[in-house]
Amino acid sequence: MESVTATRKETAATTGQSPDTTSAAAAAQSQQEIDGFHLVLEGLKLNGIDTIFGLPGIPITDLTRKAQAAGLRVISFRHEQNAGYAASIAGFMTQKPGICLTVSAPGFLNGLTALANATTNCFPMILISGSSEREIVDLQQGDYEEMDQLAIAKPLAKAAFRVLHAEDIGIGIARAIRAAVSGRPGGVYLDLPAKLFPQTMDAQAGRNSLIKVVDPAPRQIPAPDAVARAVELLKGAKRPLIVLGKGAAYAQADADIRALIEKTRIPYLPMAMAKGLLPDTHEQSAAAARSFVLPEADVVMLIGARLNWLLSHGKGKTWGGKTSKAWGGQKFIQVDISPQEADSNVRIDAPVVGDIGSCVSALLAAIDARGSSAWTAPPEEWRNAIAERKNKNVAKMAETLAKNPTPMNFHSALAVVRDIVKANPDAMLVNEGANALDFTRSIVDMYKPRKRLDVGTWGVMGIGMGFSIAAAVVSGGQVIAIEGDSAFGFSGMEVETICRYGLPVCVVILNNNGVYRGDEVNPTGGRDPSPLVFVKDARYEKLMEAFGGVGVYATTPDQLRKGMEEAIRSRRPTLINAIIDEKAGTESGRITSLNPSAKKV
Ligand code: ADP
Ligand code: TPW
Repeated sequence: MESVTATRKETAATTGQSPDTTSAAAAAQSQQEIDGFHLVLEGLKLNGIDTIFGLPGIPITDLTRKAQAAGLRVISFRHEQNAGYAASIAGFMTQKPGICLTVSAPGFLNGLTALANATTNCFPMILISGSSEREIVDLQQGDYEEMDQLAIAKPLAKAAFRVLHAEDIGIGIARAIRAAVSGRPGGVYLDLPAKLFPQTMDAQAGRNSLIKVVDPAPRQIPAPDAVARAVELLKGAKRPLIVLGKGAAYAQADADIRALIEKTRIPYLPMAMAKGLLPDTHEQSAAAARSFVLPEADVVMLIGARLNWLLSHGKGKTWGGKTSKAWGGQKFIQVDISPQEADSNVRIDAPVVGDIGSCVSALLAAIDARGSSAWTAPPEEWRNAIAERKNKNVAKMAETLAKNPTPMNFHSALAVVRDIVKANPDAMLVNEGANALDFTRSIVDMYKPRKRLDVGTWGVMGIGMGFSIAAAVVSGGQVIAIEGDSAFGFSGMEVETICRYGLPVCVVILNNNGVYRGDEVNPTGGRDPSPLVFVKDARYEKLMEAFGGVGVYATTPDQLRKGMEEAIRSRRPTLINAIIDEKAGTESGRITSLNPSAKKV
């Protein structure tokens, strides 16, 4: 470690002051030496990282300044959780790990929820947190923001690393990147102690120690016999179904996925964040007949979708099982990069392990090899039955959407959003809430891949503004955030961030005065409100106005439409407070069945 010397005063790094001195001697020295700050930044840049989402403070203040000076985009948030969500969804959109940078202990913990959520959702992300002095932390002597962050992050991250020496920064970054994006993507923690940043080493040796990661997410080619097994099963099916999950969206194998579906003519069901992989208006989409196809299908091919709670674990009544836990009789094919995913809930008859791009092209090749005449579409009976069910449900929904009640309900407001998204298919749609989530998912069609970002595997509230900011920063285009009023509250302060960076984000709050709905009362008649309700007629739009954005108070679909159109035309940060009937909505939205004490409404 001789080459690494802590030549600069640590206090300089930890007070957020620049450790750079102005003396000529130091300038000359700095030409031959490189410090930890610059090694971190150069290591990231070398690997194509161009944006950092974070929140400054000891000991990373200077890292944010120097990052900006080095040409990285630094998006500075009001709370680390939102920066973390932003980083994770940037990872989902780009297949590069999204970077979230925080201070030690409390800042780290604030970012940790997002890291855990990234791991759960298979989003590649690196949480980089500054940390306090190891010697003091380990002896629990009460350092400033003392915490054993590495140990705490480990169970929540796909991998966790700490770098103690400047010469190891390149390795640390390379390991973090590989862990985040290879195989099943996930959240990675990188612990950078305060002492690391001012360490210096010979500049040439330092730069040589940095690693440009070669092939960070290597293709994983599926075994030919696994592919053949899957094709055989699919071919023998009478009522086949393909389920596309957000892994399929992440994989960016859009053309091949579409080709597979269109060539086989198998009906498909998109999970929420796979909507738009093929346009939701595609004739093979079975989304509007979900409750019909799941129990009726005989062979189901999952592509980048897990049989977790969102798919009722692949069994029970949803799948035609006789009891709540019984197998419905389906055979499953599972295309996934994780070999351990198969059999996690029900038997997988044909696991196809590999990256989705390679797997889907192998499946296509295997089908083609049989000759196009050998592949016949699924029986007409099956396709007709689905079409019939779809048409019925679509007609029923159209009737509901055509109503224009006063006050607005979810449907009349979302009919507007549906039209606006149809007219602006490139806009990114962010969505959270309970009813606000479920109704948006089923009413608002998506037309392009990876345009819909939502609460994901955990159904986590609070992703709204972080996802919106990242979506705007990464895509450079319009973002529409459809938010429940409770959901919005988790990240609402970030409207300042949206205004500060002048992002084209149009937030629509479907405001029904509370969690799920707004008409609950305290059963005792006491003066405290029900835990489920908020201040009535809250003027959320003024929050946006407070920071120079546009606020709109909308009580009619017309006002909502005008507000959204103007937001998109002007690209100005806009918040539309869309007033919804406080009696609209059910407890827990569509997952009432998971709530043991749900009130029947
Ligand atoms: P959804 O919530 O949409 O059903 P999940 O998050 O449950 O989707 O499932 C995503 C699955 O996709 C995970 O099992 C993950 O291992 C898999 N996955 C992610 N990226 C890839 C990829 N590039 N290739 C193959 N599988 C992938
Ligand atoms: C981090 C529990 C699920 S949905 C929800 C909460 C609090 C809010 C529903 O009300 P909202 O939507 O947003 O007004 P709507 O349309 O139904 O009126 N904390 C976290 N995550 C979750 N999921 C919760 C709490 C929850």
